[in-house]
Amino acid sequence: MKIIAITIRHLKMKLKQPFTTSFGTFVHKEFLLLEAKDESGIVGWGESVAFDSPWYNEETLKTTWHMLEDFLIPLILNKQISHPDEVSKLFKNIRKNNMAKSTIEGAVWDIYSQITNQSLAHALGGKKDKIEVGISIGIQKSLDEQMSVVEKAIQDGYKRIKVKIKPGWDVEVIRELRKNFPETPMMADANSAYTLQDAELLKQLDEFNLTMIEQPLASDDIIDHAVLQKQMNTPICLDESIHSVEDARKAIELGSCGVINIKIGRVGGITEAKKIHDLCEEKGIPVWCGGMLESGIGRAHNIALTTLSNFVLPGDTAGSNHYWEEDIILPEVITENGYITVPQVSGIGYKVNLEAIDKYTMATKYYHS
Ligand code: OSB
Ligand code: MG
Repeated sequence: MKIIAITIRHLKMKLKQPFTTSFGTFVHKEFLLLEAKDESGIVGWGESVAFDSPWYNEETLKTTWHMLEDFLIPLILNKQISHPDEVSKLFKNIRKNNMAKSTIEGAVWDIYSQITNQSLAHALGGKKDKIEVGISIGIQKSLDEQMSVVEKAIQDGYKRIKVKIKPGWDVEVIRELRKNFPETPMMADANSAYTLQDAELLKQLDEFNLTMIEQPLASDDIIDHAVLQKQMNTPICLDESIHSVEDARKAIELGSCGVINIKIGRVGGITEAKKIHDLCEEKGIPVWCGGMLESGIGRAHNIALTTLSNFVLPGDTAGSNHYWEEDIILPEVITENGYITVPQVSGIGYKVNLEAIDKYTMATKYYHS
């Protein structure tokens, strides 16, 4: 295939409910969509998971647009590509900027699976026809509200509940949740809000039989996490700290984690995500697919990735209606009793709803050779 034209759109969609983490609150989701067209007219879609502020990592909507426009798009336009694995090779002299790279690579995987007439899941080597789904619940205004939001999610059938914690909103919240929901698979995500000086506090979480604690320490750390993991029984799951299969290898060797959350954008694309998956499988480290409050397009890529065999824990891939009044794909992603049925049609498996996209688009730019 040869990519001959690319359209970038800047979308803004309102979340059904604000989402609060240790680093801030999301009310809207602003993000880039990338539409790539090959020489035979086949169109593929990618979604950038970079947020408008550099809270989660250093990339933003504007840095990803800059990287795409000034470096990545010129490197890919009109290049002959026989497999999506070649995209990261074209980009090999550009350091980091993983979310920007992943945006194009996702569209190329979409085109590749359409050309080869298979679902993205099948193209990746995935075997599952349905996947287990968990839910990530933001920090609420009061303990009572936190209990009722979690209760509703359990009633909706989600297979695992993740709650966000931060200093001052941690042990007591988890204690109360456990008292009310003793059997539910539950975990906590700190988004890097603690340091090793908080080890005594974090160790108190061992009491509550959590499936894991996600990214308690600094977003660039794997050393202190290894120290903490030796002191805690609860497995540590790394999210922010893992950007590549090399990072994963080092973290596993150091004993920094017992689980890895794989996010396609954070690691620079599906090809790298698959490499991390394969390494973790070999090393006996279970993985799951994280979420970045994606629209249906990013969500479709996440669902396909989750069909790989070592995605043995439910992911943060809740259905469209958890996030949006209206999603930008058809049909929307539906969660039923904690499962999503994996689409079998070729490509990402969902039709892109251009009418809806137009409604949320704030800016568009077209690139061609
Ligand atoms: O750390 O996994 C995270 C949302 C925004 C930024 C970081 C994270 C999250 C989530 C939500 O936990 C996952 C989702 O439902 O998409
Ligand atoms: Mg996380």
